[in-house]
Amino acid sequence: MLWSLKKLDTGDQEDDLINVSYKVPKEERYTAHYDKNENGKYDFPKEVSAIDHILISKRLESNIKNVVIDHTHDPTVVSDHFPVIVELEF
Ligand SMILES: [Ca+2]
Repeated sequence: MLWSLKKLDTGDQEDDLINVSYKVPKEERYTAHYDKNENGKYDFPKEVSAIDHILISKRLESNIKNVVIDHTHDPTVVSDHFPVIVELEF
C-alpha cells in the first residue's frame, strides 16, 4: 500500500492498486497546504505537500478519463486540502 502512495510517476506499479496521481502533471501534484511559517498566508510552493490520494484497482485503470487536483480556492480561507478528482468512463 505504501508503495502505491509514494510511486506517483507511473501507472506501471507493482501493487494491485494504482495511485491515480500519476495522471496529474508533476507541478500540480500537491493536495494540502500547511502554514509552516505561521504568517497566515499561502506561500506556494514551500508550504504544499501531497498527502491525499485516490487508489483504484488496476482493472479500472483503462476507465480513467481524467484526474485533476482542484487548486481553485485559497487554502487559508476555505479548506487547507485540495480535492483529488478522478473521472471514470464505463
Ligand atoms: Ca505561510
